[in-house]
Amino acid sequence: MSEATHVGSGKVRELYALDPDRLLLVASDRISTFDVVLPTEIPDKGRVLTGLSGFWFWRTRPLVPNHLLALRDDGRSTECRRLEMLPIECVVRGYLSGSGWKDYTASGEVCGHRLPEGLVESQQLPAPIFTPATKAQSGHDENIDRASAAALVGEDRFAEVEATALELYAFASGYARERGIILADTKLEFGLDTEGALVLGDEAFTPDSSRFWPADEYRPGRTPPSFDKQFVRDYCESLGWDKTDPGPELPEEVVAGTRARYVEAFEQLTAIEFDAYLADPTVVLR
Ligand code: PZK
Repeated sequence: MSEATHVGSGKVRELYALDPDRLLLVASDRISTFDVVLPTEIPDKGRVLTGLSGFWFWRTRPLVPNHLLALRDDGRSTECRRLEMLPIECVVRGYLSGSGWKDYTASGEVCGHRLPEGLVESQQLPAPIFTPATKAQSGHDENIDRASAAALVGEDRFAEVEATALELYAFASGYARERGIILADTKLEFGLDTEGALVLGDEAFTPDSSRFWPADEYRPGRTPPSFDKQFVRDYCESLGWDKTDPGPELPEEVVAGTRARYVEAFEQLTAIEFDAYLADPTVVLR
């Protein structure tokens, strides 16, 4: 680890270069809500997300190659292939939520997809849609239409990325739904390897990159409770905090409840006991 040089930071993750071909992606236990990283950590959150990502990378390998090379035995670090990342966020939506719902109420469209009239918040779409966004350096990603995305990556690459992202979403959402979790939408990131082949990078189908909804609580017309962050949001709302940095410290019971939700999501989706993952992170790659 001493020879690794820091090359980037996400809100709750760090990126290091191991050598010219390999990066190390490290998931911390930090949690953000309302776009602010809180001062209190959720124990094992980084390991849960790393394990889930590894699980999905393994399961989706037959569909598309990915950057995963190895999981380290700390459970939170992933060695990955260095790629040339595409300059778009690849979002797939099966349900109408977040910025998709916002854009629909304003224009009846999301990223140029004209949708039926009369849809309600959180409603399942007639079919999943690919809704790319720009990668904002700071602030929020901006939804863009097919023409703008194709201008950034090229027509042919756009078509390939769209088809691949829809295929991945169909696979993962079907799998999750059989286990009681609705994968409402997801954000994927792709890159190119040295041969120019499309490779899935970043994290895949984690609660930080996707909306997970408990299927038994799903009601169209309402904002479903977030699978992982609802306790944190409810607690923050109860304080009347103005949602600017710094955020509040979380009390013990909110930390414990939130940790339990992450572990529950991990165990429900992977059918692997979290303790078994802690003892041997590579258990998710079997
Ligand atoms: C890469 N990010 C975003 C994610 C951070 C920053 N396989 C790859 N090859 C080249 N670049 C990237 C990846 C990946 N994944 C990803 N920026 C560059 C990012 C997580 C933490 F600090």
